[in-house]
Amino acid sequence: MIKLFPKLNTKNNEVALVENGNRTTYAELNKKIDEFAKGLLGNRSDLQEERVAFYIPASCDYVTTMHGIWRAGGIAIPLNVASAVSELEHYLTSAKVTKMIACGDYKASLSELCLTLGIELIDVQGILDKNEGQNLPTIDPSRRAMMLFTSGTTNKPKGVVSSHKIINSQITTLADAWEWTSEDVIPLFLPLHHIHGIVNILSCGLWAGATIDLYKSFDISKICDSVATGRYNLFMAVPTIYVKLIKYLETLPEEKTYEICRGFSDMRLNISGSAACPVKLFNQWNELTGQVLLERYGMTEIGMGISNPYHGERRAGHVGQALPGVTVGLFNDKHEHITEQNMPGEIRIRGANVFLEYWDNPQATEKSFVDGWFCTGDVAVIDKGYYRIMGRSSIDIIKSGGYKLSALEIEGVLLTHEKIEEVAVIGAPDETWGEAVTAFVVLRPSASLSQENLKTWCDGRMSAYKIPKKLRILDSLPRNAMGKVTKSDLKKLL
Ligand code: MCA
Ligand code: AMP
Repeated sequence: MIKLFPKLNTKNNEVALVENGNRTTYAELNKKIDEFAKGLLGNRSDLQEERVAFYIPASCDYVTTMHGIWRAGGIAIPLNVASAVSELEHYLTSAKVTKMIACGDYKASLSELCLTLGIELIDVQGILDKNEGQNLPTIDPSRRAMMLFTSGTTNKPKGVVSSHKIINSQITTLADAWEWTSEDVIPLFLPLHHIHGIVNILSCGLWAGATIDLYKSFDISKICDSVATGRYNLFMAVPTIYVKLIKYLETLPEEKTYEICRGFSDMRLNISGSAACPVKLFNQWNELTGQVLLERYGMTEIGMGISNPYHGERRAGHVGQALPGVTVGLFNDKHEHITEQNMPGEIRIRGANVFLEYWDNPQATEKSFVDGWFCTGDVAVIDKGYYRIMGRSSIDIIKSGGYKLSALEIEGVLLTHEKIEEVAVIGAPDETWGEAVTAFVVLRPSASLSQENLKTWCDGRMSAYKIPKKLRILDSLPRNAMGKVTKSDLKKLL
């Protein structure tokens, strides 16, 4: 794997990571990763794709762990540090995780679960201390490297498995398309259990030899203060973050707003993705900062597939064209390739960027490919040479603040509420979140339920961002002749 990240070497004294003002050079990071990998191996020569999960926020420890697992031959499973314990149990058992790495309070919060599941719970320092100085294995690039959990149209999230080669392809495509260099400095505040944070920012940055400022969460004032100093030349975020930035800037004194806007305006590139960027937002950002947002389209299973150009026209409301090395096609219900302009079809993808498999789920893997094309479930048209996303083919997938959520998974949890007889969850259009999780509920006889009670009940049972933001109580749910709930009718009630 070292060869796949050429800038991670013992002679590179440029700064790779900055965490709370502490700088780590590429050489220091490289050494730490080697030590970690050796400690993780213990007396073994290769982890042989053992699944090693980690529950660590953005930090030097996170990067050491991810790369250390790769160098030791394991499959890295970064977990969402905002997950509810019940959600973690599904990830750990379905991936058959053997080791969990966490630090501090995060470690303490996992001890009971790991004990119950028979998973060894270790912290980063504990592994570094074990370094016995043996050789690291040579890893064939076709071996499995990473598993990310993603929601789909089934109740429980599935593990998306990518090899070293696939990740390498996802990185190099973007490093070239967006012209990453070792001069780049970027803030990273997105969660590190998704492609956007892991590949587009962290891995591309490390690949290019850039400097990455790590934030444990989206700390808007801290990030904006740094932007105002002119420190960053690149910025990547989901549309919700641009909405939040605009709202935040409105609260500041004029001079401060000016400094921050100038910081953005001086950057070489601002990117939006993970959810649709409304034209209004695109224009607002342009008016405020002079930046023409580059919108791109991706998915856990494919990395990035379609992008507006770095040089050339970046068109509002459009995601651009296929990235080099990625083949994109639109298909109708009969699996026929659509080539006409403005004819909607499902986006299907081929290329070295496409994932290997859903972990331990050959049926789901097989179902998601047709004739070698990965079927994304997203519908688009080609409009004057650029792809424009029309929406998703499934109403059961919700995109909130860049997170992909399964309505069925949320319904499954809500149905365990003693007062709820029936429930249907959909995404309601929302200016900040893109879509806001909305629950339509039929209560048991003489029961009552408020939004606030429901939120309290959901705490700890699901990640906070999945908790319904809106609750509507109905006497009955609309159904079709077959008795199936018609969610399209619920949309009309919004
Ligand atoms: C936080 N909350 C949310 C969300 N995030 N509710 C709905 N949707 C969300 N995404 C809730 C909190 O639970 C809290 O509720 C309230 O909103 C405020 O939380 P706070 O922590 O202040 O919010 P924040 O820190 O400003 O977080 C918003 C965020 C975050 C920064 C936009 O959601 C985020 O980092 N999203 C990005 C996700 C991402 O990276 N997606 C990429 C995956 P309460 O007040 O009630 O407690 S997609 C991908 O990787 C593909 C490949 C791609 O194309 O990129
Ligand atoms: P995830 O599974 O979390 O990787 O989310 C991938 C999904 O995010 C895609 O299938 C799309 O539905 C959505 N998505 C990503 N980028 C965009 C975009 N620029 N516009 C609209 N939807 C997007």
